[in-house]
Amino acid sequence: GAHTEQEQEEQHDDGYYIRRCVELARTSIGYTSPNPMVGCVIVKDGKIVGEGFHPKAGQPHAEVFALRDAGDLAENGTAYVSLEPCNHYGRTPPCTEALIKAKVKKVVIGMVDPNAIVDSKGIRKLRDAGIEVTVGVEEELCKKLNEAYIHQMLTGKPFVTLRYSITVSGHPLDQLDDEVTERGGYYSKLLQEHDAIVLSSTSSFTASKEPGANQPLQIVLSKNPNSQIQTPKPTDDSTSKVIIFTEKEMNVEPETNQKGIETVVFDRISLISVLEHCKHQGLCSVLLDLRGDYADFEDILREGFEQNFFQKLVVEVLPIWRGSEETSLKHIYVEKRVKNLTSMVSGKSILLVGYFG
Ligand code: AOF
Ligand code: ZN
Repeated sequence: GAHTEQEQEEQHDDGYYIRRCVELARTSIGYTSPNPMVGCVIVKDGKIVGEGFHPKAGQPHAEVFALRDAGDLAENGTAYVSLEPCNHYGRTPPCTEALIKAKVKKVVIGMVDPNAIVDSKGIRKLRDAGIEVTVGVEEELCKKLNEAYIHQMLTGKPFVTLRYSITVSGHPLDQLDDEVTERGGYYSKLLQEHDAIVLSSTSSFTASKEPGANQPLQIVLSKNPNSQIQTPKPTDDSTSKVIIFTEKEMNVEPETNQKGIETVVFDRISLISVLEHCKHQGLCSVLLDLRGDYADFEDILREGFEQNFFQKLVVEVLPIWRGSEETSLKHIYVEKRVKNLTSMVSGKSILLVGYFG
């Protein structure tokens, strides 16, 4: 890209360039699963001479694009990468070889790749080739960027975010506030970040409004025979695919099948069946969106807490007072602590974000 003269004269530390890598990596948010998001910059004599990011699984890695961008200028330069360069033949050849061939002098790495096939072998390979390697620059930022990928690699299961809205008086809401679904709203961004969304059959999907956003796969739980099923709309304002999870005693209207919507019938819907489905599709992150008919979620919530399937919690607190209200979740009591809880103002609401221990 183009850089101003002033920018070129400034001296930057390693952290600055890794933060730029993370920024580049985010360009393809929602598009890389099951691969991680990765960014790379090549620096020569204090100037950025090449930039790249991994756009999608199956396509070349960040390093390849950055080296291409730098051309001959990569020689004796420093490569900054948010994730350890790979050292294996996957869908693409090893990035370590590309870096060695380009004769870079130094490689600065944000974090080690938790993928067992890589796991420090890339670092060793570069060092054996006489390249100076620094590891762990802006490590927390790099880990945050790929929290879903890391979780998937370490546990073999998708990363699950539990989301719901409550009033300041502590009562759950079954509907979404319009404001948050707009571009820039936290909900629109959450959709962009997740590969799949789990919805009640009584709540309708609103597509992410972020520019060029990947739309998550919609998994619609249809298990309460008393609730009215809203036929999901697959192509209204997005390219989001729909799959209906239902149970044997439910008679799913055949018309839904005619619309090209896949229906999977279970004896009993479980969260693990949702996670297995996502895993087989190469999806790394799932947003469990509690709204609509809470009865659809009762069993999978209990299962999720018992089996520790939830990683992240996002609670939207709306500044409205509402009296006591019965929900079907009243019998679920869980003693689970949430770590690293942060709160921020988001539009007219307060957003609480935390992680399950
Ligand atoms: C990198 N740079 O930009 C990415 C890496 O099937 P492949 O060839 O795409 O390999 C996928 C694995 O490569 C993935 O699981 C992760 O370990 C690593 N991803 N590595 O050096 C990149 N996306
Ligand atoms: Zn690679």
